[in-house]
Amino acid sequence: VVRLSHSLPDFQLNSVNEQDVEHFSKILPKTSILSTLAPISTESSELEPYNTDWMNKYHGKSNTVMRPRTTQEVSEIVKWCHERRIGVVPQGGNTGLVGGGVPVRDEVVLNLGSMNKIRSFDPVSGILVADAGCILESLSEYLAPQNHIMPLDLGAKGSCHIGGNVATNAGGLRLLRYGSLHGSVLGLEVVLPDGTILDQLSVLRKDNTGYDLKQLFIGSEGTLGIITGVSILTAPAPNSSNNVILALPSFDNVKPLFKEAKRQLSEIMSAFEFIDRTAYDLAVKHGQGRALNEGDVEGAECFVLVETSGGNREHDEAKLNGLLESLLEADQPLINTGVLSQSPAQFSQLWAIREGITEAVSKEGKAYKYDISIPLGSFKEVVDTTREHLRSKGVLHDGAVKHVIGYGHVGDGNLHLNIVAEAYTQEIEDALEPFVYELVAKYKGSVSAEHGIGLMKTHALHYSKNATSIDLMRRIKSLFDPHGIMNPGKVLP
Ligand code: FAD
Ligand code: 2HG
Ligand code: ZN
Repeated sequence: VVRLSHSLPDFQLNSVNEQDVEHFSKILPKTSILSTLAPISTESSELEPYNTDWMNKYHGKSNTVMRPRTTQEVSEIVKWCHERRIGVVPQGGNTGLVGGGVPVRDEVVLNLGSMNKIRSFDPVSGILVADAGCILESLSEYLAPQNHIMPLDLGAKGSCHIGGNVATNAGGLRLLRYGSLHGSVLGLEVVLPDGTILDQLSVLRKDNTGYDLKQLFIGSEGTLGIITGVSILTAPAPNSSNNVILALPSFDNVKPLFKEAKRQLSEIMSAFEFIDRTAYDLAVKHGQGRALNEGDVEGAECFVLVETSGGNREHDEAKLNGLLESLLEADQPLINTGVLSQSPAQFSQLWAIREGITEAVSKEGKAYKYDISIPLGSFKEVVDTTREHLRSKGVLHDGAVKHVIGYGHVGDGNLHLNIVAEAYTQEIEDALEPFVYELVAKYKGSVSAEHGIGLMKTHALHYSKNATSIDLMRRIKSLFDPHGIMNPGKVLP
């Protein structure tokens, strides 16, 4: 059991009782309710997966989980919870990494997994309207034959929901090319904390009719309402995609390499991802992707994965090959070598190394995850400084911290600093916090680039938001949710 150094948030809400479950079973079929209470009486072990987060770090104690199938059902459940002052935790694929999608205490869990229908797709405009519970990968599979792709992609694609993506404003591997969800989400349908259905499921590209309310829900992490439908602009599928893993002798080369890759590849560069040597070794150790040849990794301090997506295979390949040649033939080469994918299978295998790091880390141990925005040039310094700090605190040894690694989205200035330990302990957490947050503040960075605040970082919000901003956030929260039933204890300290 992890004891968080900051105590659990304090809120006064009612527990679910048998009358509540009785009422819920009038709204939903019994098969859509899991509850340890009568008249449902499920075994508590069946509720475990909904109470436990992806990292097995955060544990709730909900006795009731509901899986509504329609917006109307969500609305009726929420209306009841609002009247009864019962906390509600919206849950998508439960892949969040900041403890936002599981209850703090015994709030009900409203899992959107049964709301998974595509509502419409227009192949001309590329606008897709879908239930919030659609799995990201299923949406990509649906779009593929229609020559479109989702504007976001992430390692959790096989489980995360589009509603969860919107609720966390997930970034991922395509942000460099397609921008953030604040740009590609065109409309939302949301059940507000009193059960009212807010229909803003617009399919318009342009709509300047006053405040853009949907933006508030993008990244609100379930604290302002439950997203039930999403309208999103998808992108035309590129005719040609290529990728290459570049092995670099020194981290110092990442920045000039990024500059050069942008210059030469220009409009076809669609990803530029960073992997430090320890992260790469862990991915390989735990079988993510296919390892590069010994010779290719020898002497590499870090790696960069570059992807191109464009409209003309010959043109794109010529550009990528041209970049590789110029890099290798330079007087002082920025790279040792580059491994270019030669087939769709190799393309996926190269990506799997990068996408599989989170999975590899979870196999290696327990991860303390810091998802930070800092200037690109300081990525290595932050990883090294953190490692040295942990050494000085005496927690970098067998039985405590095993590895300090860095990887992430260079193109977006987003470093994933992961501290991989044998176990979650108070001693390690005390060594890491507030140290890491103070380091981020020193660079005027963000304590959460893309994963959100959840439960993990409420006490650190002030490092990235000033008092005026937090006060405004609180006022928005109480406007939408005066009784504080919606995902209590999350985001706001
Ligand atoms: P959940 O984990 O279920 O919920 C996350 C938050 O959103 C919670 O606060 C929850 O209350 C809220 N929420 C969920 N659904 C709704 C809804 N319908 N309405 C209102 N609130 C809702 N994140 C990135 O940004 N980029 C990455 O590259 C990335 N890669 C990942 C790779 C792996 C292997 C894993 C495990 C996670 C990764 N994540 C990444 C983190 C995670 O934020 C995303 O996976 C995803 O956006 C979460 O979606 P979900 O459906 O699992 O949401
Ligand atoms: C990624 O970019 C994800 O791979 C997960 O955002 C990062 O696990 C992490 O820390
Ligand atoms: Zn990421």
